[in-house]
Amino acid sequence: MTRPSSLPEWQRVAALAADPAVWPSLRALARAEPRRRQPTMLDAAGLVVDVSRHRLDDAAFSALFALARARDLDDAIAALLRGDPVNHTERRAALHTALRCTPDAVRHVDGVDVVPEVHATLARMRDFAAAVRAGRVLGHTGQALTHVVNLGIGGSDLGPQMVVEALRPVCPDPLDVRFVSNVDATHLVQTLRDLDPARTLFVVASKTFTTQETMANAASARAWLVDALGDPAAVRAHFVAISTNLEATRAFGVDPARVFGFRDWVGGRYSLWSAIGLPIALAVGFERFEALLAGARAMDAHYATAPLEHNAPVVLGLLAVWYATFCGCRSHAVVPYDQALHRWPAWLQQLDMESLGKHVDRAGRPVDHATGPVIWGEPGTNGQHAFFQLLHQGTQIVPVDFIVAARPIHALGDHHRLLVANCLAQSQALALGKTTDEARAEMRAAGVDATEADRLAPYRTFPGERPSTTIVFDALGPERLGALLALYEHRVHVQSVIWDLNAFDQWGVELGKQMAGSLAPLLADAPADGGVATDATTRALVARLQALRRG
Ligand code: G6Q
Repeated sequence: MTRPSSLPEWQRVAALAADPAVWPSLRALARAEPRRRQPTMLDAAGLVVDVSRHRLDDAAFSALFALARARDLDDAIAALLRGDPVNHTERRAALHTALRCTPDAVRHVDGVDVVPEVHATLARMRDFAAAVRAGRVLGHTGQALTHVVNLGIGGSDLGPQMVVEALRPVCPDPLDVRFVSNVDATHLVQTLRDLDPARTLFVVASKTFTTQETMANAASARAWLVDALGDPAAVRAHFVAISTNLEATRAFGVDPARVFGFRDWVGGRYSLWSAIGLPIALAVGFERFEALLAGARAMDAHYATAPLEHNAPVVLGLLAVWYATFCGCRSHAVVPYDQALHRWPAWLQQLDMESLGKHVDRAGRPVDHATGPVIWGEPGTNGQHAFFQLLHQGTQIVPVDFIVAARPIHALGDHHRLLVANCLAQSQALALGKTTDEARAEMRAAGVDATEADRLAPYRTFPGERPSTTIVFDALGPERLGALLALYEHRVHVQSVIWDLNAFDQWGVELGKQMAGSLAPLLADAPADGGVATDATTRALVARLQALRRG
């Protein structure tokens, strides 16, 4: 199989990227009208994606699209959406898009149309969420359930939690929905501290129902409940499960009528659209969950049909490849100017880094180019008072994604105008910078004497020419959020196609888990047989930890 890097189209992109001196200047682009033939603003499923602040000219954009065509991106998109087994190491489809299909759609996995089952599960989720939200689902002692605690980790936590945090401010909140993921007991204990067991519903969210952290939290939650209510039979009234492992849910004690399933063609980090989204429906209502699905569906349609040059996930994916592989950028920042999106960077870290943090290609060969960058970020404006110093004046170029809504969730005073102004100002400042002459002239105009202005000018100079994308939309609601999530899911897919990676497996998380399993017995009060610390450092640390624990 041909390596991407041996394609002439790849080499053409590499040649264009090789000399930053000839990249167009963002300062110059900002002045020139018309700037480029390539689109600078894309419309996709209610989102407006500004890509004008990238130092690519028409030749570089054309070369990237030629590379996409040489990598048969169109066919790869069709294969993904059709349900081909694109996750080849696990021999599965990655058909999360089927979870947001309308009931009249048809999607086959192994010759079976999966859409009826998807909608049957959605109907059960709708009924259950409505009943709980209306106070019709009673706990063991006959009281209505008013608090929900989702126990899950990774894909069974980050997606639903991020969406609940994002949408909770826009809707009345009859239920208090919380998330516990960490095996550190502090997470569970602090979360349960002010809860009444008689009114608490636990959702154990685990595709496999074997994940160590989730099973430890579920067992402790069950003990907390049974201890408080004094009856093991209470488990049936206070636990639901979301899993593909029905046998294990039964063994745990969950009523089979309270198990919500999904299939193995739904990857963990792509699963918030499945039954894993139940806490979303519980927190904000099923109608909003449906609207989230509709927003993602609109982005799926855009991804499937928009020409490559106008296709937002494609353009963003190609830009990400340009920076990571051809320009040597090892990180990418995401800064939502929206407090409700405060978990967005955490969600995106998993989506992007678990999908693209790979070092072998689909044929199992080591890749000969850089793959996924480090993804990081914080909401604006907080980030401005922390890491923006490095973005503006550090020695590395970090592409930034800015996200901001035109209308606020809370129309309080001047807050939103200030928020948007900050967002636009930061991308402008990154692009345009400030020359030493400008810095000096500005100080002189402010009355600073010439010597002092000369002394400070180097520190007050901003190199500029730093790239960013800005995504704007009318208001943060379930539909726009669904579109935004799907935009990034598909962006990751585009990168994986260009890089020839499997975006849907995650073997890299296995080794540490395996080792934790073998180390745990050594950390018991009376170290048990079967524990293995294979290296001297770990053995020494275990010994010191045990000594420190004994005090
Ligand atoms: C995501 C990964 C991973 C997974 C968690 C939880 O794509 O597969 O983050 O979601 O390890 O797994 P379970 O849902 O099986 O508990």
